[in-house]
Amino acid sequence: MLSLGSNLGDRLAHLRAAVTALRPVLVAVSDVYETPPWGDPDQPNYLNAVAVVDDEAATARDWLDRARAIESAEGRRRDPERRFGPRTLDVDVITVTDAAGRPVRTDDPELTLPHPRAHLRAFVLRPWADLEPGGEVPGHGRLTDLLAAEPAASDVAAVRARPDLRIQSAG
Ligand code: PH2
Ligand code: MG
Ligand code: MG
Repeated sequence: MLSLGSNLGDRLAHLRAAVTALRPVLVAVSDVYETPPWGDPDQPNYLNAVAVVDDEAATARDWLDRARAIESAEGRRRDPERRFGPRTLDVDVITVTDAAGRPVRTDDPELTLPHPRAHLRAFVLRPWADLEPGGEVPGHGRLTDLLAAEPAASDVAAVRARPDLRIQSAG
């Protein structure tokens, strides 16, 4: 599971570019949500979505490398002073499943799995629950339970569907 976010430039175009790059391994992509900035409030709203991807040959490290390559292609510049600052495109690896279907767990500071903050973020949980209503954040519980318990209710309410913005054309 990958989380996609953009709050600089043509936000929808950046999300679309990510999905185009993921096309060979794409299983499903969620609807688009408009979300207030989390973690660092002094920046524009984000567009967020999540994507289910599958490639049996890919390791967790491969997904991180792919995510970074897609971010770079969309002009992502890292600001070392602003951890949760604005970005053209953010592609985060949220969960990885091994060949036996078990969630991969790592404490690597470059890639912690499951993503250490996914269960707190309405902008990840909401689109993910749409795609996988029975889904879970490994170690934390069901998406629907987490949405009710973890983010502030105001954060959940502030995550707004944007049915007018479509990543993929229908059909
Ligand atoms: N990403 C961040 C920081 N804050 N807020 C929202 N709403 N959506 C994001 O994708 C996001 C954020 C850093 O990765
Ligand atoms: Mg992120
Ligand atoms: Mg990131």
